[in-house]
Amino acid sequence: MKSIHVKLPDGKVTEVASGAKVGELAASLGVNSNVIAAKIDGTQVDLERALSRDCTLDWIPLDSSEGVDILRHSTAHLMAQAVQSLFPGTQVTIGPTIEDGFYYDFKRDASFTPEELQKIEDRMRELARSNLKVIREEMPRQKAIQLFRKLGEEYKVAILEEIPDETVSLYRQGDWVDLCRGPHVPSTGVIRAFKLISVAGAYWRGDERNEMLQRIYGTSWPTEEALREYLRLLEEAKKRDHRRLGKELGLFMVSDTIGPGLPLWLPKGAIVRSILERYIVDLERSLGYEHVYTPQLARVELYQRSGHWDHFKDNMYPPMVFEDKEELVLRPMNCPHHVMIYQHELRSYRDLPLRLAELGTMYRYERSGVLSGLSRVRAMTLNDAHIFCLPEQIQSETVSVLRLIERVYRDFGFTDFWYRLSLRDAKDKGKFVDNDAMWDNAERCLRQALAEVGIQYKEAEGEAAYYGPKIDVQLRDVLGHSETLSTVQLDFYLPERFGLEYVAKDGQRRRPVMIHRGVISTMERMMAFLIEHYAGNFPLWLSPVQIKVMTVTDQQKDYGQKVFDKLKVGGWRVEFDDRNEKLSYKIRAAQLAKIPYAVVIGDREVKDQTVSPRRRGGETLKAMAVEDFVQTLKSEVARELGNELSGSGG
Ligand code: TSB
Ligand code: ZN
Repeated sequence: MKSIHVKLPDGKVTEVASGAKVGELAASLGVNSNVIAAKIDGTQVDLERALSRDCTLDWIPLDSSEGVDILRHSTAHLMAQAVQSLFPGTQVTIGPTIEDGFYYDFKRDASFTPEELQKIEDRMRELARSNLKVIREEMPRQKAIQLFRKLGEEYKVAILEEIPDETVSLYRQGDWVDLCRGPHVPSTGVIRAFKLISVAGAYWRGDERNEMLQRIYGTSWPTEEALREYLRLLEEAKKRDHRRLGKELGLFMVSDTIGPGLPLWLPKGAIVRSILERYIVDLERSLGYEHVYTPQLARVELYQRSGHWDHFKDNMYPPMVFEDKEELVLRPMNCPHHVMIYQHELRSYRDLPLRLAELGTMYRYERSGVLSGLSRVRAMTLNDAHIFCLPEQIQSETVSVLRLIERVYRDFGFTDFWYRLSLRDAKDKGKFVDNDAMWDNAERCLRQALAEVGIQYKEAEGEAAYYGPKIDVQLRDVLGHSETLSTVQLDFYLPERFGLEYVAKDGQRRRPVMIHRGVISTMERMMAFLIEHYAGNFPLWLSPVQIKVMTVTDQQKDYGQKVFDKLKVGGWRVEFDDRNEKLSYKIRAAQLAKIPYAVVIGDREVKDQTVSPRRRGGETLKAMAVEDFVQTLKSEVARELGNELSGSGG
């Protein structure tokens, strides 16, 4: 029999008979039993795959990221098998892996109840325990179509009809079969630590014009410990979920009548937002930014000129067409408006850098599937600025923005974040403007600025803006998922498109450079982050209500009112609870509303003309005069903001 050469991960080459299986080779080499799949010349394969040519082989252990992904995919199959054995007539569609888990979409008219979910999980355990072999099979596409048609699986037939390949692969375990590329774990016994999490409706192919399917989410891990830890974090994430807390604390709402992704800020949320806005605008003014206001609409031509029309159209709302043929479009970004302000005057090198800032409201048509509470929306207000500068100012301006970001994160107590250098995908000419020299130059500038500040970063291809590379700051949530908060983007493209100029020292007309930057992001995303970061316990300076004054009985109403008035006039955000309720009840209500201070007023306080403050966490302070309490509040706010903006709490 013909023999072939296989290069192993340690670099050694071994000779095996052609047709030997990957798993057999693993066993003969005494490879760790943790290996569940392999890679032949970089392509993932099952352990059952036969070796048929000279190649390089890599092992995929269960606890590697590729291994976990295969495990999750196999768990999705196990779930589909369990569902179809329990609920005959239910059709399968697709079941991919996602971060931390997997889902599978089923066609079934009724949605799955929690009891049914439990039943499915139990059946999965039985099927796992029987350790069914997972077998790959290849067949001509036409034959597979016939097979699935006979099984009544219309969705699989639809998928098969669109696959270009003439041969497809199926996976069988027991009497169950699914169309799948694989690879999979060798047998169902490998699947041990899993849990079904939830059910949601999802449209076939993600299109709301199609029928609704039932999506079951689950998670699967290499060990019980890893699963337990994940479920613990999931509980913590649920407690902090800004959508839940936003409702409980009365911060924002979404209305189906208004539309998805178009949130409304309720009075308490609006207070937090206005503090955020004042905080960042004051800080920016102190650093030489000039704030402007510009409209949220513009002629389509503006966005054609800027390149948004060519590169960002999928994220834009369609234009409004008027009778006189004028076409207006909701802006997806503020940059072109700021460019117009730059061009409003002839600029000299002495005017640069010109830092134009705006809390700019903009609209993006995000797909409905990615919308989430406040963190991803369709109408948003960005803490935006465009710095127009000389080429030789790029480095110092970028560094200043990076330092501003660090300063702001300190004020909010953000510590769990990382930097991402977002680059283009040079092959994707549709998404990114085509100019190699420009991209290389911009990328080099950003790397230099990162080096000057001493920032470590990861690189991400394909994450750039269409007009240039960017430094994104990625904030992590409890589950370790991260999302962009701040961004610094270097742009040679828009200045070119709009023919921007300044008069240089020698009197020549030259082209400025643009830096786009957002520090506290959109008010929406920042609010979502803050709610989750503080678990709703806003620090004193940001709390929508800072103090709740409460009386023990009706006897103290008059003095209580006086205390309340004093605090209110002093600019504190205070509420008065003089209801005829037990003190313990009132304290509990203040705690549930996560108000930093409850100020208790009983007979003793009336007599001594004092107040007895109690912190949100339960700590009680000694009775003190209102003036002393105000002093306590002021120093707390000063401490929270590193002493610099001590005025803004009071
Ligand atoms: C910084 N033109 C630049 C600007 O000058 C710009 O718009 N950049 S952006 O497209 O990256 O968006 C800026 C920030 O807005 C992002 O970093 C992100 O934090 C936030 N953001 C983007 N899309 C959404 C959305 N759909 N919902 C909430 N916030 C968003
Ligand atoms: Zn911009």
